[in-house]
Amino acid sequence: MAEKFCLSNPNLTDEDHLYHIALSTSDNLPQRFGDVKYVCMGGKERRMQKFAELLYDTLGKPKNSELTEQPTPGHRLKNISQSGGRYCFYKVGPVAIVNHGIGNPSLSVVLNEMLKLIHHAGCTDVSFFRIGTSGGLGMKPGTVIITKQAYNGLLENCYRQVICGKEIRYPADTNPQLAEDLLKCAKDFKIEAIAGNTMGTNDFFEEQARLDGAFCEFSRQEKSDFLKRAHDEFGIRNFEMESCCFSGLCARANLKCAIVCTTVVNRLERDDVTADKSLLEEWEFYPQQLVAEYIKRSC
Ligand code: R2B
Repeated sequence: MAEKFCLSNPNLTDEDHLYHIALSTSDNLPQRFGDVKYVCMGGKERRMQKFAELLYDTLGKPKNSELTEQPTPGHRLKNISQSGGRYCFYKVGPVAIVNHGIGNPSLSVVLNEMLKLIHHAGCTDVSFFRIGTSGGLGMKPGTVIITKQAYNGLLENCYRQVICGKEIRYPADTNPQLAEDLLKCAKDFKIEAIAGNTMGTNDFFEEQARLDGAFCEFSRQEKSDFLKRAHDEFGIRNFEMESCCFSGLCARANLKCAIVCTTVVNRLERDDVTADKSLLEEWEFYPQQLVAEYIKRSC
C-alpha cells in the first residue's frame, strides 16, 4: 500500500485551521480530500475556475467532485474556499485546483496550507502542477516552457527563505519525468513546448529588467547584458514570479512538481505584451490542455 503523505513538522496536531483556504481539521478532510492525487495551482482565480470546469468534462464528470448547489452554465463546481475571500479552491475527482495570486509570498501561504491539507487528509502519491503565463526569453510568443530548474533574480538555482532572521536556501528543481511526460502531451497536441530553465523573481518590473516600470535607473545596455547572460549562461527561457517558491517547497516536502507556462512576449525583443485578447486566451489555454491531458492519461 502506498505511504500516506506526512509533513515532518513535529508541531502539527490533529487540530489545525487552514485560515486562508477556509478549511480546518473539523471539516472531514480525509473523507473529502483523501483521494487527491494532483494539486494544480495558477495565479488567476478566473483561470483556475475555468480549468476546474475543463477538468470536470475531461475526466468525465467524476463523482468525487464538489458541486455547487445552484449550477449555471460554466459554473457547476463549488468554490470550497469562497468564505475565506483570499483564494479559490475546487475539487474535481482526484484533483484539487487552487489559485495562488502573484508572487512567491502569496503562493507560499496557500501552498503551505495545501501541503497541510494533503497531510491531514492522508493523501498518497500526490503531484503538484503550476500553470500560468510568463515572459519568454528568445522564444516565439505562444511557446510553452516546462521548467527544469528555477533561478531567482540573482541567477541562483534555489528558493531563499528567511526563517527566524536567517536566510536558508532550498533546491528549486522540478521532476524530470513529469516534464518529459508533459512534453509528450505537447507533441501529441501539436503545441510548441520545450523544457528550459525559468527565472522566478520577486518583482515584475526592474527585477525582470523591464524598462517600463514606475522606476528605472539602469541602461538599455545593462538590461540586454543581463538578459543575454540569463539566456546564454543559465539556460533561462522564461520569467515568472513563483517558480522558486513552488519548486523549493515541493522539493522540501519530497513531492513531485512541474511548472508549465506559456510565453506571451519575447523579452529579447520588447517588454510589453502586444498579442490581442483572443490570441492571449488561446496561449493561456495551452498549459491547461497539457496538464488536463496528463492527468487524464495517468489517473
Ligand atoms: C506571471 O504573471 C504574473 C505577473 O503579471 C505573475 O504571477 C507571473 O508569474
